[in-house]
Amino acid sequence: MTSPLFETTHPGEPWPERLGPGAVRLHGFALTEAPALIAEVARIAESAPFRHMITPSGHRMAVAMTNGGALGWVSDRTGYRYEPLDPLTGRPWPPLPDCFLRLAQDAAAQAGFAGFVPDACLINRYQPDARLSLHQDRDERDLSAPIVSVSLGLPAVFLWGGLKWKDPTRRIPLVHGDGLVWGGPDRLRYHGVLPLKAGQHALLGEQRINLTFRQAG
Ligand code: MD6
Ligand code: FE
Repeated sequence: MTSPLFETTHPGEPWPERLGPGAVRLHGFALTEAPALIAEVARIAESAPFRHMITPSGHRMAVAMTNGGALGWVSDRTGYRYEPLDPLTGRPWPPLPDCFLRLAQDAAAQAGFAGFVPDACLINRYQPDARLSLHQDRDERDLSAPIVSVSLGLPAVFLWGGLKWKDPTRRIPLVHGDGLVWGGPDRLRYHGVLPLKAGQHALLGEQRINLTFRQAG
């Protein structure tokens, strides 16, 4: 499949790679902004700490999570949903920093999704061995809006499946600064993250942080 996005790329510059009809990987997209993003993640985590949520089946998730924005994704014994208040503190989730919003809108626009206005940013923290099993993102009200994701810190292998759980998966390496936008016909693809390999990242040490922006409400 040819990419309609760019004819040429230049060394050291971000470049878009089409993965599917509604999915684009933006290589190096957030590299320049990364230190500012990491500082904002630390600020958010001061008022809404990372925590390991419990799945409806009673398992503690390997990935630690928090949220920014008007809505935050939560999981507990009663199910998955978006909530305006952090169940840990009883307070609203910290607002989305301007640099988050601009970055997410820019990524969506580059992938052909104009008018993306995220109201939720799920922040995932992976330490070595943490993984995210194959899932669909389907708790958002309007599935016509895409999801924008940004990877920071240690590299990870993203599993990109099909519309059925049993469909074959493709392995997509994601490194610090990569963006991933998916929507349209790819919006409900199953996906996950393989166990994180140990390592040291210059800005984040022994972790990977993933931001996923959603139009949830
Ligand atoms: C992660 N990401 O990369 C987990 N979901 O750590 C996701 O689950 C995800 O990256 C929907 C769209 C993009 C994603
Ligand atoms: Fe997901």
